[in-house]
Amino acid sequence: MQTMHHGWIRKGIGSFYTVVSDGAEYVCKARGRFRNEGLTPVPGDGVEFELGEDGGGYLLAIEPRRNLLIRPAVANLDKLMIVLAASRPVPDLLLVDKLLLQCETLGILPVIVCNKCDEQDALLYADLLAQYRPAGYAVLGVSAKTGEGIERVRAQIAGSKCCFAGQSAVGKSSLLNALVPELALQVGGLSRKTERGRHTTRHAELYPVCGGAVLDTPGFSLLDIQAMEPNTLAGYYPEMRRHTAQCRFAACLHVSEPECAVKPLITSGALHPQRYARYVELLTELKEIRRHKYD
Ligand SMILES: Nc1nc2c(ncn2[C@@H]2O[C@H](COP(=O)(O)OP(=O)(O)O)[C@@H](O)[C@H]2O)c(=O)[nH]1
Ligand SMILES: [Mg+2]
Ligand SMILES: [Zn+2]
Repeated sequence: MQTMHHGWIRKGIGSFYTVVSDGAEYVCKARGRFRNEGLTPVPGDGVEFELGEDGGGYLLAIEPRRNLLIRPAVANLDKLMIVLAASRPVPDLLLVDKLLLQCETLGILPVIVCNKCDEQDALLYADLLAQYRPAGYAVLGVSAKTGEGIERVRAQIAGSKCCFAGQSAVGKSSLLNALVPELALQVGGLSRKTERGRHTTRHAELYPVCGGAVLDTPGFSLLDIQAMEPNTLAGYYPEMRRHTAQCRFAACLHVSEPECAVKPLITSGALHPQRYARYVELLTELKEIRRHKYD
């Protein structure tokens, strides 16, 4: 009778999976029942495995996934570090809101990271605090260049599986290099699309760091938030959803309906006017998509 071990997949190359268990790594081949169910193991998967007499490992089972991201495929992410630059490029807060929506739908905890704080006074950082603290999101001011605030990023990673996301050139690779120097990611590098053209097999890899793990490829494909029903959108804004039950109409979209409990939040400071304006923008987008669908 073999002993079952428990661990998580750090990377998979071909049919070999590197599994971390009790601080050690084991290279395992897939042989469990899950293969008949059409399940492919991906980095981040929790697994049961056994060790053969030859020292080789065999995956026996994959634990149910809490979430699954695509391109690159990674399972069970705990946190998403959404990176912005205090100087350049100019922040795209609509993209931030979309990433936050993604986190809300997948059960991933977002952390907003304002990088390049060495280049600018705290203007953007203060603005981000005003826009995102009412929702309860963590906002960190850091610099990959000087190392300022890097310890706070490290503390966020401890005990969780993380991915970095955000516009090109905000400093995702620089931050990852500051945290895990052996990654040696290219800075000011080409977009992943171009990279994928050069390396035909691009596998995501989770790097163990300070009791957690970070994904080596910054960013992932946005899932289809366009399929969202317009009247469910506000439910993914923590600062709004706490009040939607008090609206006069159950189907309230919080735009022009009478006796809406959400709109007064703007004047009380519990909902930032620009964050609300972007909500209306997204809502309009979702309604447009519906209209075309049923035309
Ligand atoms: N001043 C300053 N520049 C930075 C910082 N982090 C990254 N950069 C620069 O910003 C550019 C883009 O960085 P990179 O890490 O490639 O961004 P990515 O596209 O998000 O991965 C490079 O020229 C970096 O040297 C920082 O904290 N401060
Ligand atoms: Mg990069
Ligand atoms: Zn309302």
